Amino acid sequence: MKRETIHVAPGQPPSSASRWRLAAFVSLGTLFVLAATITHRFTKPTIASTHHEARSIPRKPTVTPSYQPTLENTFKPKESGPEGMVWVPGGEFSMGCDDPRNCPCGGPDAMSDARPIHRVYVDGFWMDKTEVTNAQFAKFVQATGYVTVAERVPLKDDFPDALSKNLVAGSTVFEPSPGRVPLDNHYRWWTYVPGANWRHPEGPQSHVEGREHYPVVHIAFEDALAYCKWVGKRLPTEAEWEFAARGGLTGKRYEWGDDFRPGGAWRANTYQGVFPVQDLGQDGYAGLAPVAQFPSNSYGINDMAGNAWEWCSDWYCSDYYGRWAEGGALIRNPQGPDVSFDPVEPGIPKRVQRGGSFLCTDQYCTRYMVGSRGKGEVTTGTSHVGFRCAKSSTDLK
Ligand SMILES: [Ca+2]
Ligand SMILES: [Ca+2]
Repeated sequence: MKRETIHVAPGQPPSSASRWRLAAFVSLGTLFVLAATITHRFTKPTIASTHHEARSIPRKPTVTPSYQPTLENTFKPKESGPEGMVWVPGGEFSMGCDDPRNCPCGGPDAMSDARPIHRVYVDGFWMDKTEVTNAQFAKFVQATGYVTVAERVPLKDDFPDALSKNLVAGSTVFEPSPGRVPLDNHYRWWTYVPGANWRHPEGPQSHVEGREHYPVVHIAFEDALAYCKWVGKRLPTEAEWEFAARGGLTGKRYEWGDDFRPGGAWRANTYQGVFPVQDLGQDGYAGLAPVAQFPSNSYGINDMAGNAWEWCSDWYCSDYYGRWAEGGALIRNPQGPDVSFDPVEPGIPKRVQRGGSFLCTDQYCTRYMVGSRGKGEVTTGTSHVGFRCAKSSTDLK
């Protein structure tokens, strides 16, 4: 497995921060970009198949200039759902995000990769109510002995130019800056910390005792896949994730509506205060929160906005929506592109991440917006990247 240094442009989500930030690794970026490209760009994602429901699907032009009503399936499986999961009916919906820059709390990013807004159909499926927790992930590790990417010592073969003393397992941790800083370089607030991993989220001296019900973080894409396989589930596709997050609503800015704080109430764990200097925690939490501390959406799902970023199964491609929309056909159960491409960092293989995190703020990144898109280099889990699982209904087979 090759690891690469990643550079993030202004406005990109900090989830893209690389696992590697050791100064000794300068000059490795280009080398590993090439290697990673060879490894990943021609590999199709492994995604559990989905199944169409017996339902009349409108056959109409699917490129819509604006949001059209969400049409939910009426089918509900006879089977009872797995513990901790809720049924998402699926159906047809308008996927994507308007340019939010002139909206209250809209932030600085045009979200151009989330347009055009287009019609998508997804089958019904089961979705975890919450992000996977430390307690859940600990059961998996106890049962399997699984070692996450962040816990593995980097191999000399993967970093032939690195000094052996610098080949130390670790992960990338958010650290507040001592004062206001320009927001054009995420290395001002992300630091590679040896010994940081899901058991030690802030580094070797930290631990997760008492944080059993917090989202597990420092999860790389393959870590999420391994957990999903063990528990008999899978990652949601990006379309499934957004359908679930919208909760049957049509074209809302947030999973709960268009007002960031309806009635003055906080609806998600995000960041208040000057970023990245001090998280004031006015929403009740400075940093991660235990799961399900805010109201669920209408499907009974929590934290689809904020708290921890969540991996989806799709490769990330910045123009994926545009290429789909050009086809003109209703898009059924999209699985994502065959290859990853991010013009900001060409050649870096990335998967989709959705929902933003406790670090999202309208000063920098507003990807708590339900139609917005995030992305992450596949070997990089940071102190705000986790996941949740989906599962297809056996009644659909
Ligand atoms: Ca918060
Ligand atoms: Ca989340």
